[in-house]
Amino acid sequence: PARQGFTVFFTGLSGAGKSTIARILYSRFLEIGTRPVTLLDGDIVRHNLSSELTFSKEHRDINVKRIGFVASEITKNRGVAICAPIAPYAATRADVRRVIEAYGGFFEVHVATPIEECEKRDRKGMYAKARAGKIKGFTGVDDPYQAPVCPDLKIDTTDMTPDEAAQAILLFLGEKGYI
Ligand code: GGZ
Repeated sequence: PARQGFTVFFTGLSGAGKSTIARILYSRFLEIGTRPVTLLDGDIVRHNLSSELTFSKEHRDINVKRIGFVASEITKNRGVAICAPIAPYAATRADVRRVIEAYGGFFEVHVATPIEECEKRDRKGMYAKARAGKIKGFTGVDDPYQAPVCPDLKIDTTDMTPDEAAQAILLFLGEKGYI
């Protein structure tokens, strides 16, 4: 594994902490400097690669598979891909895992911050809008989130800082021989 590429695939609700942890992890990998590292954040991918897509099940699946494809190419070329979409559907995440595991490591990290906590923080005011019916089909409010049954790692940010979460992931990858 020391020479293989790999993907860290975050999944979790809006506001769970995926992007923040992903960005910290990204800068840690830059410091480590052994492999090229690419961050595929949900928001950034939506803007640049999936701007025509909605949040229907079909379009979320297309979005997540695009992210998976890019991550598989990075993994194939011995890089590190960090993905941070909501990725609410288990079958789609399993597809992505299958594609990427053909080329290197795949680690699913469930950022399992409970919806009560995400909603309490509501950094972008999206939950308030979803509750008020101004956004329809919002994950966790009136759209499904299928929590992973056996993720490689599960992180709840309720009592953990993003730095501690990133550290836990690095420790895990070290134990697996990837760092
Ligand atoms: C969920 C939505 C929705 C709906 C807009 N449901 O916290 P954010 O705001 O900045 O990140 C969320 C982002 C989710 O996009 P993803 O590409 O990660 O989703 S998926 O994997 O399901 O394709 C949220 C915002 O987009 N957003 N409308 N209806 N999140």
